[in-house]
Amino acid sequence: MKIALHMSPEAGATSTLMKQCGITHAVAGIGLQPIPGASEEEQPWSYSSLMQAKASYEKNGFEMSVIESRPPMEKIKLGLAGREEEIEIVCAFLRNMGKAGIPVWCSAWMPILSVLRTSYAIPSRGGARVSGYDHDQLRDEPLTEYGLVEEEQQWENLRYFLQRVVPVAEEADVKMAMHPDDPPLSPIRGVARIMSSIDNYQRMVDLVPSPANGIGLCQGNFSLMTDDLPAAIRQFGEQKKIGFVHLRDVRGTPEKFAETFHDDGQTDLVECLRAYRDVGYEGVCRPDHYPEMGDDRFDNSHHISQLFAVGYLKGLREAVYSERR
Ligand SMILES: [Mn+2]
Repeated sequence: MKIALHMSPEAGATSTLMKQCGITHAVAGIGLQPIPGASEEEQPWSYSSLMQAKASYEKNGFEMSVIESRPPMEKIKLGLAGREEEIEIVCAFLRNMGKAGIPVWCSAWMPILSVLRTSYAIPSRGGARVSGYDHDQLRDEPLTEYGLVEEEQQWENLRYFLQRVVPVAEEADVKMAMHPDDPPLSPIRGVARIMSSIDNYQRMVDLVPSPANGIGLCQGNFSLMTDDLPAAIRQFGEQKKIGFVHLRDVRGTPEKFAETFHDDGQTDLVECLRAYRDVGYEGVCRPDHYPEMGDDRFDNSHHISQLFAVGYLKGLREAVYSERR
């Protein structure tokens, strides 16, 4: 398992510190919004744009191993007019990723509401602050402007999307890794969130069977879907469906949870790493969602907690991978 950090292509404090920590893989968050009036070549998903980003990462000492941003997909998720154009962009993006030798795209579903938190200032260990979610604060919120967005309609829209893009990803040799709904709770404000359970993940990978149709196993969300996360890792890992991993942790339930330090959550991370090791997972994992430590601030930097997370994960990996079996 390779440990990576989410970072931008430009050199900065994160790239300097991570290089000093011995990290060599980058998860890219690059802008993928269409530029109006630009030529195909100038769009951020073009081969030349991706190669430019890749060259910047390499100049900083990192391999561009995963792209974790997405072009617009809202019409795809809602089955609206215009989804064909969005699908065309996703397909072009996947082909260009393949040509550029970038092996994994972390996709996500989560229509309309995306990632939800109700607080970013929950007191945690030693006065650190973490984010969290409390469904009581959203339970009585009105429906969104889209009204009821039903579960089976979401499955139909997902099937339509996967049937068109998975063959393109497979041909391009790019693995799609679907990130869970965060929180993994459905519905919220009338919007079904289908990537919220282990059974639904199995349904998703079975919908369009392909080595390219995989999972972005964000442990913070998966640990809220099951009491036995190592078993879920083994379930999908044995099918070779894990494309990417987010290592983070929480305490609580899908309805009410707070994020935690990596060593302070409800998950047995040692058993999780044993499961990744045993199924032969050789992809990338990255720490995800950091507490605010010291002078860190959610909106600009997490350098101190990044260092803690990476050091902890490197030690954990070394301990688990060197165990006698
Ligand atoms: Mn995540």
